[in-house]
Amino acid sequence: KPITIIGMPMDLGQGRRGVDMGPSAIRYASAQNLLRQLGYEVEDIGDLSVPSPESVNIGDPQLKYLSEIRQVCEKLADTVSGVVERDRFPLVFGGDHSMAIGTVAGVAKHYQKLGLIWFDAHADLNSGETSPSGNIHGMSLAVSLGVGHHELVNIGGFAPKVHPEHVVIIGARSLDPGERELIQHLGIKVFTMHDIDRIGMARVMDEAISIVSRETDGVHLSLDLDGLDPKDAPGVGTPVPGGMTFRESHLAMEMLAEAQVITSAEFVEVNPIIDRENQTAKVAVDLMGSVFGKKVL
Ligand code: DIR
Ligand code: MN
Ligand code: MN
Ligand code: MN
Repeated sequence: KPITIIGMPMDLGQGRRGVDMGPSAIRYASAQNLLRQLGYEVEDIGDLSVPSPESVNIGDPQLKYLSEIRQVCEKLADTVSGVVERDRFPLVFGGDHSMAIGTVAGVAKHYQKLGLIWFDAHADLNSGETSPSGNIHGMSLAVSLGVGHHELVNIGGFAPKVHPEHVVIIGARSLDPGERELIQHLGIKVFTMHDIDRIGMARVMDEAISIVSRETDGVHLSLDLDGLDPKDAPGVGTPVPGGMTFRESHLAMEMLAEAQVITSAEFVEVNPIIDRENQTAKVAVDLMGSVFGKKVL
């Protein structure tokens, strides 16, 4: 399918400035060129407009910037939905992970049985009640599952966006108590770093792909760059040691390409301000290449 790139300069869902420059950093790392070289028709519709945190009120400390995040996620959902309607593949560059509330809402409008791959060091399964930080980027998966503040849960006018049996989390190594409870309660399949160490990425991906493609009509890839080890992806706001290597991440992307299941994707949490010479954006683009079918031979 032809690809439409959307930039989401979202910086309201977490505490460290600079992640709003993620879309520029990813473009600077030649995303569009790479995709064209792979034979895709690519259009870039530019960035959506997101207010800077300095220009608005933080609001409820347990749900920071709730009303602004709701507004821009509504807009992102409409934009993503429009791209799917035009029979194109939505590829969103972020931006902090709260934006996934909008991306997932936009695709879920068209895929009633959406599969979801959440590639992340974290589970993003908090709510205003359980969050240790009040940062909405730690709540976006919960919201997509219908858990959390009603203004977020009902973005796009329907809820939930995905069902727990169609969701997999890959790379988890930092979970809060409330998140563990929700994982148990909903029965979400989590492949932790322990699992990846133990059975290897190849088996993890075989199982993950079979879960997200069982009885689903589309699969969204939400890739938080902090899922990778900080040695490979240092430009993220909440680095956690002991993550997936560059090679393991590539294998995961290559297996997704082989399985031909992904129908939309987003690459999030790239923060060039705390990066080293744009390394994290380059890794994001490299992984994108693999998802879109780049092979050595
Ligand atoms: C933590 C950190 N669980 C929170 N979450 C992050 O604030 O909810 N998600 N960094 O990507
Ligand atoms: Mn995340
Ligand atoms: Mn994360
Ligand atoms: Mn179902």
